[in-house]
Amino acid sequence: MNSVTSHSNSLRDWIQSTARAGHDIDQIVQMMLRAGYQPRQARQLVAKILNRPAVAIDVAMDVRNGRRSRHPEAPSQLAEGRRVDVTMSVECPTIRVLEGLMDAQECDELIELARPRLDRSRTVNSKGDDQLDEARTSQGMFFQVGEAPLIQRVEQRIAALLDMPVEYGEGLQVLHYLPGQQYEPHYDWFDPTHHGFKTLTAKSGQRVATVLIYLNTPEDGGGTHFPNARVTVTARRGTAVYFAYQSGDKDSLHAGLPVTAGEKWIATKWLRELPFV
Ligand code: PD2
Ligand code: ZN
Repeated sequence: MNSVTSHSNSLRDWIQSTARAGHDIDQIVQMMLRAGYQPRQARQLVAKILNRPAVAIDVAMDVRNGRRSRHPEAPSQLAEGRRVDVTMSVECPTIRVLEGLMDAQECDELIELARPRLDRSRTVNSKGDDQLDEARTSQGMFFQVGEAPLIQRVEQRIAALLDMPVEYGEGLQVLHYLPGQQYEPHYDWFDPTHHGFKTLTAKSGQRVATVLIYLNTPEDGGGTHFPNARVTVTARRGTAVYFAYQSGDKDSLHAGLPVTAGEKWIATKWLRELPFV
């Protein structure tokens, strides 16, 4: 079966009678997957035959299953009409270097949007509260999702690249580092043993991936280091590093290395298991 329009009458009858028998959409799609249908095809067919919006089905299934991003693959991918080159891939942990995610003008524009709103960076402590953090000496700020046309464009690009709806992303964060400033080794997933974990993950689930975009090229230093993978990504304007992880995944340990000359600007997009609210 090649398309949604060419489904057979017997498949239509089967989906309708299975739904009438009390099976929910998720169960019907799972049965179709076991019968050999592809996930997207099964969802589209069920949506069409049961007259339900495909988006609603996607969300209903994600809520049960937890959404995972699709890792961008080399050599390149088209994202909203823009060619992004995958210039390095590591499998354990999952890391991709994405060259050309933003162009120079977009990087400069994002820096200027963020500059007047910078504040000393904070992290979330074990009680779920914001705190100043000696491990993170940069200045930063958060944009709202879709706050400005440029932000919408970048968010749509990331969503297309990872096959993840924009709704699963937290607001874009911009960080500014001066010489000597760094972000010490840490994980981006929320620690399930911390007191604040339930609050942090109650509505949108765990973080599943990070896209960290370099908005300028520091004169020296400022790369992103993955000590357990022994990988360091060089900070270069318009390039991004994508990495995916699961809760408790120790391989994804990473650090923002000290800037040793010049300055460093980055934008970070964290992606969640569920729509971010
Ligand atoms: O600034 C960085 O390179 C960096 C490194 C690791 C930023 C983050 N993590 C982060 O914002 O989570
Ligand atoms: Zn991080």
